[in-house]
Amino acid sequence: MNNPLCHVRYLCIETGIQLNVTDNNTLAVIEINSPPVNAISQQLRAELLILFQSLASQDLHSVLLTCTGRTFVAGADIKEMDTEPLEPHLPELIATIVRFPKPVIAALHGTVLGGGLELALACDYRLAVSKTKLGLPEVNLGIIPGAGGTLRLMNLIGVKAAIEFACTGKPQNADEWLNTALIHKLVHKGDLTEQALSFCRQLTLTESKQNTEADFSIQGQYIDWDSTEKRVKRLAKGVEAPALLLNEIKAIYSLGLSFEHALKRQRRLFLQLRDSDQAKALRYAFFTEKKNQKLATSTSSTRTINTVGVVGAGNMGVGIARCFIDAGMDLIWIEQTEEALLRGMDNLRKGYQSKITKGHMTEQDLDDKMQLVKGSTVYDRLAPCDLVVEAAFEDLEVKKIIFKALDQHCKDSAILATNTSYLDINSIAKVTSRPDQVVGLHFFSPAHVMKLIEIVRAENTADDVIKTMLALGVKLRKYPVEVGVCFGFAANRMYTRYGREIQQMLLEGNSIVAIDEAMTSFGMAMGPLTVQDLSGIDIGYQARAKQADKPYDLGYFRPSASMVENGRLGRKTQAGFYQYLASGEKVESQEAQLLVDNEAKKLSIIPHRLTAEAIQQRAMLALVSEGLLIIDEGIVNDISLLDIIWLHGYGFPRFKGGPMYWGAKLGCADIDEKLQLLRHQYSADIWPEVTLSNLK
Ligand code: T1G
Repeated sequence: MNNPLCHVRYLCIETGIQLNVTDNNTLAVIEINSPPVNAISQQLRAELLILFQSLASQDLHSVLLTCTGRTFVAGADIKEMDTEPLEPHLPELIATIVRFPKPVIAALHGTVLGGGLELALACDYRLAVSKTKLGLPEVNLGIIPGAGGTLRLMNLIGVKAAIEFACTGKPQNADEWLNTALIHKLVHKGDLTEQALSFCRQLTLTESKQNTEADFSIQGQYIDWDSTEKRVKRLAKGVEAPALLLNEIKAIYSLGLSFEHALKRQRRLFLQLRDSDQAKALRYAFFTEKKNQKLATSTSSTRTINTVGVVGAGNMGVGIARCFIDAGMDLIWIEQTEEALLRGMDNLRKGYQSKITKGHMTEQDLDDKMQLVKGSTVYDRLAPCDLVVEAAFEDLEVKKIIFKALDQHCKDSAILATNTSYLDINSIAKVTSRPDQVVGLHFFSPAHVMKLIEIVRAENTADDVIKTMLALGVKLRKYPVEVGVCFGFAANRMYTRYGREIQQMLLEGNSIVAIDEAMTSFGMAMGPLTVQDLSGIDIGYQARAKQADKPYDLGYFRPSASMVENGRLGRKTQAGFYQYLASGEKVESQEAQLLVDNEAKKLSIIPHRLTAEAIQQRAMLALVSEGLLIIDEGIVNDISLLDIIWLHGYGFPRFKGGPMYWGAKLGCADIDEKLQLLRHQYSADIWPEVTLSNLK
């Protein structure tokens, strides 16, 4: 604080809490400075509690609560959630603030989340810097607000709005809540603390204290509970907390419970969920993602990428171009013909138009974005590019021709990247005079939506190229994962192994529908056979055909092969593992099932029907086994990256953490026993020996 009238009364070095007093000792300012995000740890709670307790007996006009750094309190300290709850608990601190005899004012900025918002809601008034984000994201961690945040919001802004905050977990802009009981003043410019102090000084003692608990009143609002429940469940993607919280809210509403009673119930549910498997897995996912982002940006030896070239304006090319444009980078877009280029531009524009229609973008934004793009049919135009991404179709010879041209036309310092899912990047690099500048950038389709990007290190790729690409991945708002060269790299290699096990279980007499249902009830976004229909069964079929030296793969993919051989390529032919009606609706197909059964007969496979749980387990064991093999071979150097791959590349249920987390939870001994059994039942080619101790 720079106010000359202030005297520092108290400073705690460990928590960074500082108490200042001003205005002839009548205005106390408590400032929290606990980087990076002022998370409210046990120590912070204890310090704040003591401060409020000791200030209660002083002759004050008001107290201002504020934070330094990038944000107000962004929530409870998530790191503490794997231990027993530590005293003092947040509700105790909050009750002390609510009972505090003089008004308490919160000055908000940054991201006011979870326990941070609960703390702010305990105060009598809230000022916020314009565009401050307010949220109760607890449900994203598989828990619910544990210190009465939902109840206070119900009281302040109504049940409907409180449901939106607490059951969806989506943060909202403080500006939208100005002149409601949630936000009393917005600060558009100038110093927040200074303006908050003036606000405090203007408070008259008669109107100053609020009491949301005694005035707890939530009746009289119409809520369509059925449709609300459907929406909340849909957004929850299998996480249980949002629907459980909605049930609580409904009970409080319909039974007319007191604040005290309702808080007790919510606290009980919070503590129960805090220890649930879902919450543990979601915390693992949170910290694994943070670790990924930190590692990718932790190095300074990266090059500057300002101008990017993209070669190819097909589906993948459009998605990739959009990633760079959205990151505000200049783009030079190359296609073979004007016609193909215009088609690509048109598709790019259409993609943005649909955002405009939904109100997420303006025509001006579109113009600004299109200004970044320069199209051409000549490679010369790539000369200024710091990075060129080739996004032609999956054909090694085509890619080699393009790379020869890139080598000729791009500046020496340019990084040359190929977007490939399977092809050997070493052999692509070799056609250039600079194999150390060649790297793989494996985007997932649709490239502008999917958050995963594999950064493929070829034999000679230079370290600074990899580091630059990892940092670029984060700039593109993705999770970049460094992988080595092998067929399918890490992601598609694991996916192929998963698919192979699914095919084997099909051949063993588990029906198409049973398998898909087992995997969706496990939490996968889509059943594996529905996914194949959607992406085209012929894609994998052709990729496998190029791998004819790996016969173990081919034999087991007979169900998919027979679909392709019978013209059932998936949704695009209205028939695949399912049938598709003119309306687009997916229905079961006896014909497809018959084709699968015939293949099983031809291969004389003994039927082995499994329960849904056993199907899920076999599929997961296949992923764990292949993942461990990838680690053993050094293709990926950190096992948690394999979970990032599945969370962001294949719609793996976040509340299960990822396949390797799933394996670690089951435990090495259990996994070992199960893999040995499978090795014995099938073969060591399919279920090879792996280093189980890497599961952690
Ligand atoms: N606890 C502990 N560490 C946290 C944290 C938290 N709540 N939030 C962030 N971090 C760490 C993060 O791991 C990273 O560490 C660093 O801060 C910077 O984060 C009682 C029970 C706040 C929007 O869910 O959404 O309150 O990698 O890289 O992009 O009812 O972090 O540097 O070592 O993400 O600017 C509710 C979660 C908790 C907020 C900042 N709160 N955090 O984003 O930086 S539950 C949340 C975020 C709760 C109450 C309940 C974001 C952010 P490191 P960052 P950022």
